Amino acid sequence: MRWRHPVFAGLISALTALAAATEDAGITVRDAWVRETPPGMAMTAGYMVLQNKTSRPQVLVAARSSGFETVTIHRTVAKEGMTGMEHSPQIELLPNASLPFAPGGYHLMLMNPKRTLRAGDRVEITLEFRGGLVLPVAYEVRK
Ligand SMILES: [Cu+2]
Repeated sequence: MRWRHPVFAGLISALTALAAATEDAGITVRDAWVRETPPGMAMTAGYMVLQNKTSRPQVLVAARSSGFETVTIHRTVAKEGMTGMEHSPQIELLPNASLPFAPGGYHLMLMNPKRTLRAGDRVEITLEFRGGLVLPVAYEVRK
């Protein structure tokens, strides 16, 4: 019966609409997830697989979310035996290719979540591409 709750039904249709919008754009986002934040944790990261289904390069230039103070595009890099993170101002997606954002590589750096994120929650992050394409994506919170 919970499925018939109007708020819950509304959420499902909103998420379905988001998925549809992503398909239409020629860029798909799958396996979008955010790491759960322990209480008091001021940062976490978002991961996904971006797939460019168009025949031309697409460039991710920004990400934003009302759920966090800041969202930036980062890459974990190893230099001289040290692991660190660097800001990636933009990331090019090659035509008809996919690019994973995964632990140890590209990630969305999510600072100061507005609320504690627990496994099973969803948080929306909007991806912005060069040329004005904007994709709102629902990320699932996982442990
Ligand atoms: Cu980072």
